[in-house]
Amino acid sequence: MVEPIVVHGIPGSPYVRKALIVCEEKGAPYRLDAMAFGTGANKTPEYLARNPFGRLPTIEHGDFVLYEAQAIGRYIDRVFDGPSLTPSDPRQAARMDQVLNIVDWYVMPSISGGIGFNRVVKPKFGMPVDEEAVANALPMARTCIAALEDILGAQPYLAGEAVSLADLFAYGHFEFLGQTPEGGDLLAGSPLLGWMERMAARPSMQKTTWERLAETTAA
Ligand SMILES: N[C@@H](CCC(=O)N[C@@H](CS)C(=O)NCC(=O)O)C(=O)O
Repeated sequence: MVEPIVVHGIPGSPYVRKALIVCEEKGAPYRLDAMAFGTGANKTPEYLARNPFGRLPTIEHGDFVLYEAQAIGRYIDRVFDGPSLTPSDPRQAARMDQVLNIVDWYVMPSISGGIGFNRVVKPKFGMPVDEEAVANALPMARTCIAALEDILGAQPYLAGEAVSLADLFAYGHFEFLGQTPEGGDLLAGSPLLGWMERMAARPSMQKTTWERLAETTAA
C-alpha cells in the first residue's frame, strides 16, 4: 500500500490548499490534519518541531517531514505517478518556476495578504478589515495581474499547453481575489478570467475549496 501524505494545515489557507491540490492531481492518497484558524495550533512546540517557522502547510510522508509549499509540490509530483505537473521543456519549466516565485513574492503579500485576507478571510471570523492594507496592496496586485497576463499570452496554461504547478499554485490566490470588489475591478476584461474558469472546473480545485474542506473536517 502506498503511504498516505499527511497534510498539516488550516482549511481555507491558499498555501495549504496547494499541497492538497497536488495530491488530488497526482491521485496521491492523503489526509488533512486540520487545525482551526486563530488557535495558535501552528505555534505549539509540537508543530514547531516539524516546521520551525510555524507556517502552513507541513507534510509527513512516512518518516519524511517537509515544509514549504513549493518543495512539497515538487516532491509529490516526483514521487507519485500520474501526469507530470512540471513541463519537460526547459523554457516552459523556467516559466513555471518564474510564476511560482511571482506568486510567493508578489501575489501572496498583495493579492492574498492585502486584499484576500482582509476581504474574504477576516469577515468570516468577525475581524475588522484593514482598509489601508487593501488600498496599499492595489498597485502590486495590478503589477501581478499584468505580469501573469503577459506570461499566459495565448496559451491555455501559464507554462504552456498543459497544467503545471504554476497554475495549481496561483489559482487559489485568484479565487479569493475574484470574490472581492477590488478583484472585480482589477480583473475586468482580463484574459486571466478564462484561465480562472478552466482552473475552477478542475476536480482538484472543487474538492479543495474552503467550503468543501469545512464540510469534511472539524476545523
Ligand atoms: N513560505 C511558506 C509560506 C506559507 C504561509 O505563509 N502560510 C500561511 C497560511 S496561507 C501561514 O502559515 N500563516 C500562519 C502564520 O503565519 O502564522 C510556504 O510556501 O509554505
